[in-house]
Amino acid sequence: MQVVKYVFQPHGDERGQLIALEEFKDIPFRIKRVYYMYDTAEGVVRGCHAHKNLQQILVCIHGRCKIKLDNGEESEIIPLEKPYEGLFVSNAMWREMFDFSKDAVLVVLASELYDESDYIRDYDEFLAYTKHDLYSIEEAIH
Ligand code: T46
Repeated sequence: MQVVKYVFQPHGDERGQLIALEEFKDIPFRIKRVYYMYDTAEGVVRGCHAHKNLQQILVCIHGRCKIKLDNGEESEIIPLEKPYEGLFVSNAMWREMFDFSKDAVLVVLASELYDESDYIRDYDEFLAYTKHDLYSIEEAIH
């Protein structure tokens, strides 16, 4: 499975580090929403869903956590622990966030506004959705 991680350019000097993220430059989409999670309780698994259209970049700006990505055929666990690294999460990708350190702050840059109808919360439904997606692409080609 191809995992896309962005390494952002820190503007460091003797005062410390600063990272700036601009849409279409550092981030491959228009940023319509930013949200973040912190104070995550021990042992919690968040996410456990996919999106039909939403694209996102996840940055663990403090502490650490792990992200499991699953495209319906393969899955991979990606540790996030560097404030200058962003994990791209495409649409039609099941995601789970877990192993949060007590001090973890996970920031998410999103391509769309919050829309409950974009969520696929059932794993079997997700698998059917990815198969249908593939089928539509093959149909379009032939
Ligand atoms: C995702 C992963 C990485 C809002 O009101 N607005 C928002 O923009 C978001 C993201 C959430 N909410 C509300 C909805 C729920 O009542 O906040 C509550 C917690 O959201 P949720 O249970 O969906 O959080 P996670 O951590 O399971 O998933 C979130 C995003 O929802 C999701 O799109 O990809 O983070």
